[in-house]
Amino acid sequence: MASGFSRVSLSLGLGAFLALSGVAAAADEAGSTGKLVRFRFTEPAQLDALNTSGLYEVVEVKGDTAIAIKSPAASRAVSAKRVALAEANLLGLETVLEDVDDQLAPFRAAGNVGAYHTYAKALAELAELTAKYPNLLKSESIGKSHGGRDLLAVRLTGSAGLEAEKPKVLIFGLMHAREWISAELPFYLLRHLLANYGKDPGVTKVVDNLVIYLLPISNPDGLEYSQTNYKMWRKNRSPQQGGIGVDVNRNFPIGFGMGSSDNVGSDIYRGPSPKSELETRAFCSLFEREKFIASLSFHSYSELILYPWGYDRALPPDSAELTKRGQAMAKLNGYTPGQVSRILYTAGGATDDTFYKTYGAWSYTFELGQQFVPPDSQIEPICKQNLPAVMLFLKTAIDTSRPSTGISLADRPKISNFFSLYDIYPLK
Ligand code: 0X9
Ligand code: ZN
Repeated sequence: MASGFSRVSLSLGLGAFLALSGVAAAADEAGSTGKLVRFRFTEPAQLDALNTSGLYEVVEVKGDTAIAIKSPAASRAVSAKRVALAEANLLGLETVLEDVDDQLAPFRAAGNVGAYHTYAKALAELAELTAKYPNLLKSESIGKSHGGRDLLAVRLTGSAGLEAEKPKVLIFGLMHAREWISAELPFYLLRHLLANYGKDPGVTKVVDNLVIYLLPISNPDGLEYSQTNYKMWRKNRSPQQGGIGVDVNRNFPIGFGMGSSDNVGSDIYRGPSPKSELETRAFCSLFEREKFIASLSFHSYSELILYPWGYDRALPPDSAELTKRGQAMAKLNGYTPGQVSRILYTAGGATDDTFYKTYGAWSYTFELGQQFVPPDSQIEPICKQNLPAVMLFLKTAIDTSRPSTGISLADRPKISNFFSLYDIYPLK
């Protein structure tokens, strides 16, 4: 059995089950949500067939078994040819478990957001911090969402050294609306760096030697919708032909089309073309301007550290190096490191592949925790657990050359030697 097939891979998981937009729409319009079904595969390609069929939304994959929702709305939107193809590929593998109406019901109501950041609270906090630390922190809107909300980033760097010579990194969260915990880590990190600058030598070094861009909320329209209308919403909220919302993490150019859906009712709808979304364009423009050496995105959930490729099971050019760095970070948070397509699923159009391949940045994705929205009491422990790994990500960015992909190194300054990842965490 192929290695990528035998591991637990969730994270789209429960979300697809609960939030599947096609399912939700069908429930609202026709009072019927569809069936929860189980597939038992005999070969990995069947999982890809299931993922891309447009007939099902995958809830969870464990070993050779997948749980999925068969949505009447999604089925209606798919061409007869594709239905026939998917059914041929998946023939005889499906067992119906139950109707899903009852299980979706609790998630329709708007919830109390508890200790989590709303978009408004995030703006207020960033404004407060930039006012408090004017020498370290500047805020900048890197673009707007369809709903007119700023994609608000902060830029953090210390007073030492020439700014033009410092490598830049990007850390961002909440690209998927329901993954609330993923916006908390950027805030936790920011507060940690600000509070300890000038006190803790490790923090001071990192802040002085890097320009750190933090974008806690990459999909503000989606977050707002998730917090006020439908908690398990995943996509952005841009109007599309026949529906609403694009999965921004399927809308980037590299691998566009792989492991995503062309059905607007799907939670993993990729959009009509690469970079069709304002959020995608804002990220790409920022990368073109800032030429980040490394990027780290937070998602939830599954306790994974992921790196390219996501769109292809082949090894990327810097596979060994990507793996070493991923493993070193994973030692610090206890997560499972691996190449996306091998330990999770094949999915292209995501930030990490494009940032790595097109822009030559070391790109990592953390799948935080074990739930999209862990209880309030878990926010701090999850952030704390991940902080050392994130600090290592930052330290490693200070004195590193670019991966073999992407833009040339000509404009990449060389800085005095600092931490070497391998000195700190040698790999056996
Ligand atoms: O599928 C995703 O977009 C991410 N998982 S999630 O459950 N949070 O949706 C993982 C993205 C990993 N990277 C690539 N697929 N390239
Ligand atoms: Zn996500």
